[in-house]
Amino acid sequence: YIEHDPTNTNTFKHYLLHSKRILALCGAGLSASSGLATFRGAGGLWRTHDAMSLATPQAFVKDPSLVWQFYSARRQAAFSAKPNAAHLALAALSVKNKNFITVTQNVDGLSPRAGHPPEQLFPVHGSLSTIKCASVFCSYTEYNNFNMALTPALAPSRVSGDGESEQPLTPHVDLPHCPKCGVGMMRPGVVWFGESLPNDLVGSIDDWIDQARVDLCLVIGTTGQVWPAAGYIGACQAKGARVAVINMEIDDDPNLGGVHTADWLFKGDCAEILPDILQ
Ligand code: BJW
Ligand code: ZN
Repeated sequence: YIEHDPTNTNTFKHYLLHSKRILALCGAGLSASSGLATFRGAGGLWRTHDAMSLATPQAFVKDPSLVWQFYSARRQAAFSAKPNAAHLALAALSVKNKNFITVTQNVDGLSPRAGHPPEQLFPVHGSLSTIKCASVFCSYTEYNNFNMALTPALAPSRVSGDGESEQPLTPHVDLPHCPKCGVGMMRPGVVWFGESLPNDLVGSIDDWIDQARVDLCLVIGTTGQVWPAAGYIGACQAKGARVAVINMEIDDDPNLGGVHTADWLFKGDCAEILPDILQ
């Protein structure tokens, strides 16, 4: 009898080889080596920006100018970034295994740009390239809008992404408005705190998990603190899944979702680890 070593990549690779149904839950750490900021932890966005004054529907009603400046800088950073080796490794596994699905909390669009098959990708927190009318009476939505300057006032030269310098307020008339109803203001097509996740995606993921035994759950670059996304780890375990956590700060973050019950813990940059363990 040899004690199980949670850092052993060989036992993982062996198990992966025999795994059929696999779910990956991804977070901001997946895009960290592409140069995009995470939310919590060192250098995280919520360290310099208050989540509740930016990522809630109430914040948008109260100060759409502040919210649009924040998201314009995020859109510009995301659209200029390149997918990294971790996005590519997940895309490659998806092509190879049609029983593999990726639930991503990321809104940066780097997984689709890495060639991840769309039918195996579930972006549960929306996308920065989606913008939609904020009016409850209107359903106007634009997908794949990669325009870095939605209005002249939100052009890259006018919004800085560092979060340090105070931006002058953008007058509301200079923010993007709905071309359909003419009344509503446009807003980012992302899921804010207190909003529900896209019903169709959540339904498909739940169906996929319920369908049959799940062999493996990969928890990649997420603190696993935001619900309901964090719940997919336990849902997979309830269907028999082993769990592997791939994260930069495994020992430093005792609250990290999944670590206490994980079968494998791989500490480091997922852009280095995933190409090795998923090959
Ligand atoms: C690396 C690395 C490298 C770094 N390699 N690793 C049940 C219990 C408690 C609360 C709730 C609950 N159900 C609902 C709630 C409320 C709320 C919630 O979860 N609150 C918690 C904070 C407690 N949830 C919601 O409101 C959700 N809606 C909902 O549930 O609707 C129904 C409902 C409503 C009201 C009441 C009850 C039910 C919606 C959640 C929406 C989250 N939205 C955001 C913003 C999106 C737009 C934007 O991008 O601005 O989504 S918040 C933010 O957090 C973003 C992320 O997707 C999400 C998750 O963060 P993530 O990805 O884990 O990032 P980090 O920064 O936390 O972690 C990065 C990790 O990577 C770290 O661990 C690093 O170590 C690691 N790392 N570099 C590998 N190179
Ligand atoms: Zn409208």
